Formats: sequence, structure tokens, C-alpha cells
Amino acid sequence: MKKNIFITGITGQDGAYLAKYHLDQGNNIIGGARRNSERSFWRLEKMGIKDKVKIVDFDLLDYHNMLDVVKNTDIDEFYNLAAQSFVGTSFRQPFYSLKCNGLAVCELVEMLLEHKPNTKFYQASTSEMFGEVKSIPQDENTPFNPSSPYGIAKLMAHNFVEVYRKSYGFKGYCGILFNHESALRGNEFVTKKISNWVRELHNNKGEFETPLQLGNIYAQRDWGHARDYVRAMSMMMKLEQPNSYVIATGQSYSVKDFISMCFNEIGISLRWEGEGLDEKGIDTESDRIMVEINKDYYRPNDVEQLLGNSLKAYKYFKWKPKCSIYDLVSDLVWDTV
Ligand code: NAP
Ligand code: F7E
Repeated sequence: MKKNIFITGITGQDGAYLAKYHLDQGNNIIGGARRNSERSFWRLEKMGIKDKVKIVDFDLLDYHNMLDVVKNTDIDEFYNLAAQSFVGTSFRQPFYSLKCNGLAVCELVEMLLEHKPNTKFYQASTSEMFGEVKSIPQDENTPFNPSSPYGIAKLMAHNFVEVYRKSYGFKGYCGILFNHESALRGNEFVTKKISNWVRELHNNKGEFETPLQLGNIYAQRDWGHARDYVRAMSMMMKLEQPNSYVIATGQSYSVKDFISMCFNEIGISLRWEGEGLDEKGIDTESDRIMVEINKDYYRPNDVEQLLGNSLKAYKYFKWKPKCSIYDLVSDLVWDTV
């Protein structure tokens, strides 16, 4: 039977992939989008689904707007993907991030419980909640230890959903998703920043003005593909009993590894020289400096190593990723959705 799917953050990376996934399943999509000076639906357009999605006004920071949507929309599954999603910004705008990613989600949960208790709710939780990790790999039993305002806010929302699930039978599902990327990723995230630079180098036939500038290239991440991860969201929402699940590939690479993989994709191999702020990535053939370290891209505090174990998701709904890191690099460098 056709379901009514409501997606907050429909203009974001995951919003676009999730909308496409549900449309392919034959479901109706209603997307919540906040007003901007220029509304941009470029991701939905790039996916070829803009005209198949109904858009309604939705802002996490407007209580009455959220209440109006909850009370007056017929929704089977509600996916809360909206957030201030950039960890770096959460250090510069901590309270904005706490409100959007924490408090607003608690308000949303409360109103759903009161007005639409049968609606299933998905919360976009994150590996950032593990922060300065207590064990490797991380799974559902690993203690949370956030190290950014973003992680703190997301943990508040995550805990709220879990407490309401246990206390009141709230149908809240949490996906603790590790980093997932695609050609629809925002330009400031590290994978997109690197792959955009590399593609332009290729398109400009090797010409560039400034080497690629990056911060902590020793951070390690478990990077998956957004297409695989939205499938996991939908699969967990099919389960009768709500629960929380880690979604990850089980493989971790450093930013430095990722840089090398992107350059390899256009046939350039790098060697590395120097240390700390003086470290540089150099084209082995031309000897040109391609990558430099720039202190402006360091964060006050960084999560050093993330590696997820998603065996629980496999056990309960047979999810595992289909895309390899090489597929992901290729999609990013060649801008393929
Ligand atoms: P994204 O591309 O940055 O999309 C974020 C979405 O949230 C955009 O549609 C944005 O709208 C919307 N938004 C921001 N502030 C809002 C507000 N006040 N009210 C309503 N909408 C607002 O993020 P994503 O990568 O798709 O991630 C989706 C969710 O998963 C986020 O909650 C993120 O924190 C979480 N997550 C992501 C990852 C990952 O690796 N991608 C991993 C774990 C968890 P505008 O277009 O107007 O800015
Ligand atoms: O950084 C390092 C940076 O901004 C990855 C969000 O989707 O995943 C994402 O958060 C790493 C960090 O993602 C640059 O310091 C080095 O260690 O791509 P990112 P993130 O912070 O891991 C989690 C799971 C989420 O939930 C978030 O919403 O790369 N890094 N140099 C850099 N990062 C950026 N952005 N830019 C650099 O120049």
C-alpha cells in the first residue's frame, strides 16, 4: 500500500536520496523545506524528481510551523533529516546548533506523540556522538562521548527519542549513521572539497592557482555512500519494534588516504613530504605541490578515529553496504549521482 512519507531536510543530500528511494517504492513524498532568499532544489532536480515531490514550509526553529505540519498532514513515516549538519560550524554557532539539532527534535517528538502517536519517526543520529571514542570499532553498546557542540546536540535528540520510546511507546527509530557521501554532498565537507578540486584540475587540464588547502589529514573516517545509507533508514522503519542501529561500512581511511584515492582516479600519484603544517602532497611526475596544510581548516577539537560495526543492522534487517570506497571516490570525482 502507498505510504505517505514526510522528509524534513528534503533539500539536503540524504533528503534527495531518500525521496528517490521512496518514490521508486511507489510512495508519496512530502518534503519540508525552510524559506531562503532563493529556494534551491538543485539536488532534487539533479535526481530528476523535483516535480514528483510535494514541498511544504518547515523550519525546525518555528514551533508553531512544526505543530501545524504535524497536526494537518497525513503521515505514515516521518524522517527528521533536517539539521545544522556541519561540525565545524557548530563550534562557531553552538547555540544555533543545539536548538536545531537538539531542542527542536525534542519538541517534534513531543508533538508527534501527542497528535500522531501511530506515525513512525526516524531520527538522524550520528557517529559524532561517539566523539573521543571509548572503543574501536563502535557499535550500539559503545558509550557516547561527544566532542563537538554538534555531537552534544545530536546526542540530546537521540537520548530523548530513546527515553520516549521506552517511557511512552513512542515509535522512534534512530539510525546512528557514520559519514556518508555522494555527488550531492555539500561542498564544504572534506570528501566533496577534495573531489571537486581534483575534478577541476582534470577539467582544466592540470592548471590551478592555489594547491588544495586542508586541515587535519590524519583524521580517520568510516565513509559510505548516501544511497546505501538511506536504504538502511527505510529498512529499519519497516520493523515492527523501534530501535537504534549503527550504519557503517566497517572500513576506515584517513583523509590523507582519501586524497590519494581521488588523485589516483585522475591518474596522478602523490608523494608526501614534510610534517605538521609543512606537510605537502606532491605530484610524483611533475613535482608540483598539489596539497598544502592550512591551519584555518583545523577545528578546536576533532574526532580522530571512527570505525563502525553494523552487525546489529545486518542481524535485524539484513542491511549491508553495496558501494565500495572506490565506487564512492569515482562518483565524487566524476560527479555521478
Ligand atoms: P545536509 O545535506 O546538510 O542537509 C541538511 C538539511 O537540513 C537541508 O535540507 C537543510 O536545509 C535542512 N535544515 C537546516 N536547518 C534547518 C532548519 N532550521 N529547519 C529546517 N530545515 C533545516 O545533511 P545530510 O548530509 O543530508 O544529512 C542529513 C541528516 O543526517 C542531518 O541531520 C545530519 O546531521 C545527519 N547525519 C549526516 C551524516 C552524513 O555523513 N551525511 C552522518 C550522520 C548523520 P537548507 O537546504 O535550507 O540548508
Ligand atoms: O570532516 C577533517 C575534519 O567535515 C571529516 C557530517 O556529515 O559526518 C560529517 O562530519 C574530517 C574531520 O565531516 C578538512 O577535521 C581536514 O576530521 O567531512 P567532514 P565530519 O566532521 O566527520 C558526521 C558523521 C556527521 O554527522 C556530520 O553531519 O576531515 N578535515 N581538512 C576537513 N574537513 C573539512 N570539512 N574541510 C577541510 O578542509
